[in-house]
Amino acid sequence: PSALSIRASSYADELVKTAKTVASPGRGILAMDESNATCGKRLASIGLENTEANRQAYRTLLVSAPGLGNYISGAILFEETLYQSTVDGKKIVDVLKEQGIVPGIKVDKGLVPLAGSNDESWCQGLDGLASRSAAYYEQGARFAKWRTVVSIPNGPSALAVKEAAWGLARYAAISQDNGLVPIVEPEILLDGEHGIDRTFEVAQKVWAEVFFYLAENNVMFEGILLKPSMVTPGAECPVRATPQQVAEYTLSLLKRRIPPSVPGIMFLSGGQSEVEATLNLNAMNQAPNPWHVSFSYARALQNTCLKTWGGAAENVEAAQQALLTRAKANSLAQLGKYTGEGESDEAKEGMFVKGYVY
Ligand code: 5MM
Repeated sequence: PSALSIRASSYADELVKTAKTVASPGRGILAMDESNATCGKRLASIGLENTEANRQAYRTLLVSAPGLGNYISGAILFEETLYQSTVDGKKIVDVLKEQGIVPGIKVDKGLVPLAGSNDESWCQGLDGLASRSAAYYEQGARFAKWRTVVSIPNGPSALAVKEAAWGLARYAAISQDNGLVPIVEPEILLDGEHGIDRTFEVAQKVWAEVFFYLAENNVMFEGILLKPSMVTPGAECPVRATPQQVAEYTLSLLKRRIPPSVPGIMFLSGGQSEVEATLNLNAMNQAPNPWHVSFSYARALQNTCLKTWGGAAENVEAAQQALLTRAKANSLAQLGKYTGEGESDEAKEGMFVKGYVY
């Protein structure tokens, strides 16, 4: 093989194709991979019990919103959902495929305290990951997600950054070996009083290490997707940033740290309001980028939808419309064509919760 051939993996071509499909113009990812504990919190907010039936009803509503695939290219699922059917007995994976949406799977096993650190977090899930990934591929998943976090007020310590980056790189290599495009997500939490410059500094450090270890683990950059936090001031910083400032800082970070071989940058919303997340994405797409700059939102796509539903069958259609409204707004933002007209006050409310643990 020539020095240009990217990696000896039987899945190489498929990985590149999957990544390009997810990173297609005017589309982004619906993150609906809340673990059962997190889903329970979401359901509790509308007065519902955290039962499998309620989770199934909610996920059915999401995946069967008519025309969702016009704006959504990939959906990240929790393991339960990957093996679940809709309330009408259709496999959720099949409903997604019919919508033209690639099914993805959250493969990390969540966060625990990182021993020896300054009260920081460690992401688990590498044990048995290869066999789990192979089974998820068999079940129809074509991409994976691993979310680890970095806290600015708690350091971040060199140890926490290194562990976050190393874990992501090991996970990425294992995913690619099993045909899954890894979404690399080191979330830099919004918590803190720091200004935007401090976030920028930490983000540069984190992404430098992530790419160092991705390269060391022979990960094929053409077959990954990134899920970064936008560069913003800490949630408790009195000086706020405009979408133009967020875009300027975030794009500077990407230009300095992310090679153009990476096909897609799918941002997380991290507690921003629905409208804020859309405006920031739109600002980043005012000029052409070397990558596809798009979204992989959970709260910023689902919040109004969930509230509109409230657990009542008669609200399903209205809730689906609410989801489509957000999906379409972000689709326009991916193309740099979002105007912000006609947004409700509710969609402008922030969702940040201090010290929030998923
Ligand atoms: C949907 O929440 C995801 C999984 O969380 P837990 O397993 O911890 O319950 C989460 O990783 C999410 O996909 C990302 O944080 C992006 O979500 P936001 O709401 O920040 O856009």
